[in-house]
Amino acid sequence: MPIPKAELHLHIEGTLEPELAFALAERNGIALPFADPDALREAYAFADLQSFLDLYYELMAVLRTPRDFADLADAYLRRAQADGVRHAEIFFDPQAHTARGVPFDVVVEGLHGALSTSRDRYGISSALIMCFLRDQPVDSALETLASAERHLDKIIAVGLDSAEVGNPAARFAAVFERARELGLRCVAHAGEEGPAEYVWEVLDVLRVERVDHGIRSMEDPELVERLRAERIPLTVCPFSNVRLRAVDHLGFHPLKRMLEAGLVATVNSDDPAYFGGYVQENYDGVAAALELTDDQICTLARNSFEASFLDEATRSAYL
Ligand code: ES4
Ligand code: ZN
Repeated sequence: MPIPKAELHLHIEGTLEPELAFALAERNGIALPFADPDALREAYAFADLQSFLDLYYELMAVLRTPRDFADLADAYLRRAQADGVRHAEIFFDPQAHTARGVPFDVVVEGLHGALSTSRDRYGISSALIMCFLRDQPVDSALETLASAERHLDKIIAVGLDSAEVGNPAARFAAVFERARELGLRCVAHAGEEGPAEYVWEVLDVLRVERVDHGIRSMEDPELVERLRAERIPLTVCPFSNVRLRAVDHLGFHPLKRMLEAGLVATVNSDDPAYFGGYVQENYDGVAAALELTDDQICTLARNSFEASFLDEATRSAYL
């Protein structure tokens, strides 16, 4: 039996398995530039974050209707149940869909439709985190946030993702300020490919409550002390870091050192259809490669609930 856990760093578009991509392409009359799912899988050898993002955005072309988004989310939730996931906070990238003519409401209604049945169907509570693409203009993020105002009952937080290096988070300060005014929680990707300074920036300028990835924080002792003292959670994605070459080998992953430093680190799958494993495979992978103790594995699962945006009573019941 997998240990009960929350998954807090999961891009729903990154759960698009090749088989589902081909099924949706057929349903929507879209041609994919690959012969079959196996040929597509062979393209999953990435040099860095950008080479992954190019394919990730390209494949999204198959997602067009509310039913497509619902099917995508339902497939993830079913898979997550098998991995012991009891709560999932799920990223989506609205700008990647609105930019190709899929309305914001189609995306949100489709995803929320699946999430609203996940507690009954799979015993998983769930919430949506809307990410802004940091390589797109600030005005586009503001427009996206305005579209979300009709759906505040369906979205728990905002995040920041896509190409990190060269796209400083500080440009988005006003967007995050407005999101906070609307009652949304705030997280951001930082310190995945970018240096520790990028983590300081999302803490000090965007004032996020949780950092996505943050592995390069370990290069800055002062930052580690801040994260530890304030119990700022980090949503770490070990398979993603190896596949995107932020870390050379799972055996060199900083996760164990993060735990030993007293950081609230969690383990997550990021884009599991692309990176070779869902969340339990990430747990098993790091446990073996880093020789984690049973205590450390329990701490990771416990941290995942502590770091979640569950209401206080539910959250403490898991701790
Ligand atoms: C992402 Cl691994 C990763 N990093 C940044 N942005 C992303 N969007 C989807 N996966
Ligand atoms: Zn991510």
